[in-house]
Amino acid sequence: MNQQTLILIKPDGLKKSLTGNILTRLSETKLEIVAAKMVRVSQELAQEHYKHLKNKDFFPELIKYIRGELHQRRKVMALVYWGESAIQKVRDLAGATNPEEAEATSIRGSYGRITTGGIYENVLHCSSNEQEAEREIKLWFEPEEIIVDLYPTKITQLKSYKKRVWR
Ligand code: IDP
Ligand code: MG
Repeated sequence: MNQQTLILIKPDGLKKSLTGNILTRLSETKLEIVAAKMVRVSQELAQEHYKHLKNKDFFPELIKYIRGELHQRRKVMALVYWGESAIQKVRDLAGATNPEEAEATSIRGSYGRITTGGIYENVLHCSSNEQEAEREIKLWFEPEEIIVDLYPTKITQLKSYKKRVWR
């Protein structure tokens, strides 16, 4: 069954110059990239993305992590991968959440670490089920940023609308 999944190359992945390595590893899946962009992560976006973890002790540190405050890299790379069993294929390659428990040859096993502050720095995010993928893709991307139609859309008339354009 074809699926879509959200992937984020986290600030530690960017700081360690791992973008190429991670994308190369992900290309083993033969999935298609249908959206990609760099994102400066707002406090609101970070909190919404990780809202299922808001009661955890590590939540404040996790928000700092995904916003790049721990790596002087205030950005992440966001991608949508699409194809047969996309969610499981990417999770398998990524490895376990805890990089110490992740299989040594997985992406997180190869490049992740646990900080002295107790955060699992595991270089990438990937959706863990279809429901989460839908919520996350709709949170990170507008319909026109994705080159295929993944979810139903509608046309809405915006009354007053300001937009930054090239000068
Ligand atoms: P996932 O990224 O494998 O889906 P989640 O449970 O959704 O794992 O957690 C989101 C992120 O929060 C993880 O990727 C990791 O960076 C961090 N995290 C999760 N659990 C822990 C923990 O027990 N200690 C420290 N950091 C954690
Ligand atoms: Mg998760």
